[in-house]
Amino acid sequence: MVLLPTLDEVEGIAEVVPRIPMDQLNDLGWEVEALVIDGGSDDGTIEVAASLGCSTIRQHGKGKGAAMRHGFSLFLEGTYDSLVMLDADGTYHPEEIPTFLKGLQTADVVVGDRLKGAMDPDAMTRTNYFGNHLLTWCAVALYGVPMNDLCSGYWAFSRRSISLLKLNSMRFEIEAEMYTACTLEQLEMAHVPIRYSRRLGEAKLGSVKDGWNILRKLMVRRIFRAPPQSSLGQGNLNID
Ligand SMILES: Nc1nc2c(ncn2[C@@H]2O[C@H](COP(=O)(O)OP(=O)(O)OP(=O)(O)O)[C@@H](O)[C@H]2O)c(=O)[nH]1
Ligand SMILES: [Mg+2]
Repeated sequence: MVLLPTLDEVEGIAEVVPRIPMDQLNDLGWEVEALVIDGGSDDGTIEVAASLGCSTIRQHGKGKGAAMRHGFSLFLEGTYDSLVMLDADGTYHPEEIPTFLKGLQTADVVVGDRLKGAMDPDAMTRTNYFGNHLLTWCAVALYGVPMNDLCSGYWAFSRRSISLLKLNSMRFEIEAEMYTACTLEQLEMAHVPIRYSRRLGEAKLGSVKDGWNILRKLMVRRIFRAPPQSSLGQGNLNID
């Protein structure tokens, strides 16, 4: 399953979905469903996604974190073997999905690494570039498990690894919590260099506020290794 979170991403979704290499993936033996998990777009994102053959669903709650957890729980209800997630804003390249799936043959989780990959010169603001390096450094210092690009939005998981992740993030701290949850479960993480391009449409991430939330999540999860057991519903994902 390819999971695409969207919030007013009509331009991005129209660009990204047709570039998912369906034929190549089918030839490799993968049956693929693209699931758009939407946070309440009113710019026609859902209609465009549906017209391009995606399944679409309105997320529970608000924020990218809540959307990903909802998407993960829907994945666990189904029967697909693997999940690939990527932002729907045109920054990540769906043509690279086969590389992620290949990585899953030897690892539980594959993380796309923009910092070692080919980043277009105008793709990331200086603040985000610096912030991401700093947060990645903090993550490795706190958890001791290699990570190159903590805030990457391009990941692949085996079914088993998704079923083990204990998550409760609401917003853009979700990727940091995915990392901490992988370290807790001692999942094997592989890193693949990826391309990163300038986004289409408007950014939803506020660098400073969200950067702080990410740092706070890293510190909280260092002390409380998982969200409270009582709040973890089906699939450990805090979904009703
Ligand atoms: N379902 C859902 N998706 C969201 C929400 N907020 C953001 N997204 C999507 O999550 C992805 C990442 O959001 P962005 O705004 O691109 O954040 P970012 O990639 O961290 O930041 P930029 O580098 O500025 O693009 C995009 O595909 C958004 O449309 C939300 O509340 N709900
Ligand atoms: Mg983005």
